[in-house]
Amino acid sequence: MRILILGGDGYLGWPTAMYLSRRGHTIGVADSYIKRRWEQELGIEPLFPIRSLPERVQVWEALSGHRVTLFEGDLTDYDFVRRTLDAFRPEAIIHYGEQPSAPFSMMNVERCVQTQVNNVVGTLNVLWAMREVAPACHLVKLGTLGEYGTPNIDIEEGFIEIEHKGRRDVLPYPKQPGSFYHLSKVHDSHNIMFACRVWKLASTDLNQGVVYGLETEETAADPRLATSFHYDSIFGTVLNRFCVQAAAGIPLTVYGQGAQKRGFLNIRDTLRCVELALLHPAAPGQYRVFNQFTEIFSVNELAELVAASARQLGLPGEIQHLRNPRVEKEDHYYQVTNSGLLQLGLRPHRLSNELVDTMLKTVMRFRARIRPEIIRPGVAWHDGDAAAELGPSVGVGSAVGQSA
Ligand code: USQ
Repeated sequence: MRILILGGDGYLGWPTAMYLSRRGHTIGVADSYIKRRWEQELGIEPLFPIRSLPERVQVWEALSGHRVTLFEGDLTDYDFVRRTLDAFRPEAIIHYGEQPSAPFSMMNVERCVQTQVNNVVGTLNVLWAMREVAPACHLVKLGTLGEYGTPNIDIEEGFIEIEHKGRRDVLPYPKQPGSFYHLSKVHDSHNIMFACRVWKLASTDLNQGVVYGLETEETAADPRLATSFHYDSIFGTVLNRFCVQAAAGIPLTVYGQGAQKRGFLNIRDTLRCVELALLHPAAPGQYRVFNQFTEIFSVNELAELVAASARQLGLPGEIQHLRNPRVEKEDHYYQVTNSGLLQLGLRPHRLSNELVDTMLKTVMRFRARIRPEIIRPGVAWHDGDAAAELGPSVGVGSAVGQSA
């Protein structure tokens, strides 16, 4: 299959490119490197040194014999998107090309607008270019489980059957996202659903949970193929952050009570889920949603798991409850359907003590690169007064959390 990966330089995009090219697909990757520029602006960097995308493409070809075609440009530039689709003629597009951080989107008006313009306009351009030059292409779009929020009823896969005043219908599941970032994905979902209905495009919206993991089979093959692993308070996700904190001997930063629950999955399962969606495409005119996660944990459960493994390795393994910089429910009902991908054949890699232990040992090899000053949360969701109490609401590196 000819597959174009948007956001091919990212944490998930690059491993997906190698995984699919190794399985015989013809791969193109597109990226503007804007995330690298944002990292520079914020003074943060991934745990491992990450080679440039052109270099990784070259190394991958030299090691595997598989060629990946590179397209450098910005998805908010319609001409670039249309030209790329026209040149590559994809049968499927995997769209990871978005600003992925909730705290980034909540920093200030500039970062919020960058997030929504980048994500919403980029996706609109992809939809219009598909309509113009690749109408039969299947769009596999990375959405987020956070689109739904934490309602007090079971969360279904994209749609819910509702009875109202004696009549029934299947309608989009209500969305209550928790940040301007998560909102950008909601806007995308609506735009994609509309394009499928009106132009008969085919799309799978993967509402993905929080991804963890340092490596995949392909990234582990050579240090030059490593993927961008973040532990800072802007781009780092919770379990990855906890592993780095534990390895550095810093208390694990649980926000608030820590009873808040989320869906999680291993980075290896992300790749398999995307592959399953590609191999079983949506039909023309179909907008399909899969909830992409394998297990649900509370933040406390994750912290205890990591702390216990850390103590086994002779590290302090302390947990610290910080005043929650976010506005989110900390104790809530959370039951989420995820049968779609399991029915297609997903066999989850489950989180275990052994896996956390392996992650910790790998992180410890890079301990000298850990910068503690970029770990504490620096962005608050609260109003001015609350943010002032917490500390500066922009930038990272400032210790703003208070012991709860
Ligand atoms: N949290 C802590 N301590 C930390 C970091 C986070 O307690 O040091 C808590 C947060 O308050 C939140 C939960 O952990 O309740 C998850 O936070 P996160 O930063 O790991 O994840 P989130 O902001 O939700 O976003 C991440 C990815 C995003 C993806 C989303 C899936 O950055 O791209 O869409 O996970 S989901 O969470 O299901 O919406």
